[in-house]
Amino acid sequence: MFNREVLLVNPNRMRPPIAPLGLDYLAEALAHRGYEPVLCDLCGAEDWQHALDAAVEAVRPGAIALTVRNLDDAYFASQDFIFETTAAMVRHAMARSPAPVILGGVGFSIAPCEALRYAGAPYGISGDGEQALPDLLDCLAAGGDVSRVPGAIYWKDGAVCATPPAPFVPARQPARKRRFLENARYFAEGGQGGIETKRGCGQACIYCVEPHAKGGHIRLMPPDSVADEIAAMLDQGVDVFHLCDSEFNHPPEHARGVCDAIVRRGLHDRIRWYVYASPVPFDEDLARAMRRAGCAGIDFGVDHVDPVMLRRLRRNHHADAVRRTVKACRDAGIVVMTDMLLGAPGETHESLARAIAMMREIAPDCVGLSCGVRVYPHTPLAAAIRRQGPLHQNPHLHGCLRENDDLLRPVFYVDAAVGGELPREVTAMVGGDPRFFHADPTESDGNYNYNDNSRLATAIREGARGAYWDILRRLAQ
Ligand code: B12
Repeated sequence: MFNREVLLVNPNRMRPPIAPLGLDYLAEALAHRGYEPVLCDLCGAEDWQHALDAAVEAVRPGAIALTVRNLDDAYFASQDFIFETTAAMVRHAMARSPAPVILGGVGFSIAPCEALRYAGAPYGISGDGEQALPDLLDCLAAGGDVSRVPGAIYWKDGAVCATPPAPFVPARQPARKRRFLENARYFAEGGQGGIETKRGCGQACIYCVEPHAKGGHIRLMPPDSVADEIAAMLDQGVDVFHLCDSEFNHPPEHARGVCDAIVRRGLHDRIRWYVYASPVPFDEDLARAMRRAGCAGIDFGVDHVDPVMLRRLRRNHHADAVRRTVKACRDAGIVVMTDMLLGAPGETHESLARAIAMMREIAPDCVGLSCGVRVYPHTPLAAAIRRQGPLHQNPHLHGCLRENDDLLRPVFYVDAAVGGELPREVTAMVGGDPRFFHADPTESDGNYNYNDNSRLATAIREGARGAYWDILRRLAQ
């Protein structure tokens, strides 16, 4: 008989540790469908082989499901391809257990067929897992045809195949009680809890994985359920959050609804929270509503402020909107970070200089500078690059350019007009201004990579809480 115990594996060993939120949600959905989720968290394990062996031996699970949150750290200076270790974990699990190994997660869904092939796993799910994972398990238990499971990634005649995902219906999900993970421990070591208020993104930014990995239309969690979830986390002692939406203010009415629900429930004075957001749509009213509901900081995905670059990136804001948005936050008492993406197609020395000078003038509390754009498969940027010929002959590309046509391993675009000297040039332009977070690979300081960041991990152990950029900002003061 098929053992209904399902081993849910977290392979993410980055520090500070981020709780695998996807597994908390999946565990609830699995239990609702009569499965018994069992956690195997390799995050803090001294020896992951030993921890995985012990879990497999103790549970003898009916299936082993791994969450793949990150393929790599998407950071030009380090280019850490984490998925290599995850693939080793997959092979290890397959060698130790006859149970089917299933992959999923946002990192996996960036390139699901490519990732399944790389890891050699038999099954995967692309996109939302709450419905699809139990469906796949039911199908495997019944010896059915997995190609009928929406979102399934599987092998057929030596090739990897995909069935399109089905839309996620938040209202059909069980209440999110958040009891599967050790959220209190993650809070103590990672400094923040995670909660999702929506999924998906309908925008068309040329470099971004969200529409492919999370779906092109937005699915909203009912605001009162978000408030219930916050209350459930508060009961576990977690009172500082980073919301896990790609952009909190899309659509703005829902953002407002979530803020109102938090206030209605009387939670606003008991929590602090941070979000990612887009510079538009945003106004003073939303800033005030967010502040009132406990929002402490916003990281805006600005990318650039040069009009030509913004058009090329297919962003729909302009510099004036960024200026207004930053001011609205400051007036409301919200700390602001703006994230910039430098080196994209069309970047020149002049556009770089304009961007940095203008951000200095707009004066958010801090500015993240990403040098080089990670080229992900299934994005408009990847399609444009493929039209330009082989990767290794493309003067704009850096990283793993051979035997990597599927772009699974990190490849970064830096327009040849600014070239490989980009980080050093940016260091010179920043001129030591501590508000700018910038990683020059030749310097050890200024690291705002959250992958193995010992400064951050130490600060959190000593009591710091909040978004990592805000902790680093406070450390720099
Ligand atoms: C919020 C966020 C952060 C916050 C986390 C806050 C928190 N407390 O959780 C912060 C700022 C800390 C952060 C840090 C980083 N992040 Co981040 N982050 C996100 C974001 C926006 C949300 C992640 C999330 O929790 N989603 C909600 C959960 C519920 O979704 P999920 O995990 O996908 O799970 C669902 C499905 O995928 C599926 N599923 C999940 N697991 C499994 C397993 C199986 C078997 C199945 C069947 C299904 C399944 O079911 C779940 C429910 O439907 C994502 C992008 C996104 N929209 O997801 C980027 C994202 C994951 N981050 C990314 C990166 C690069 C990082 C960093 C490495 C950056 C850096 N260099 O510092 C670090 C890594 C930190 C770490 N320790 O892991 C990239 C990863 C890309 C890549 N190359 O792999 C993403 C995709 C952003 C992007 N567009 O580039 N991040």
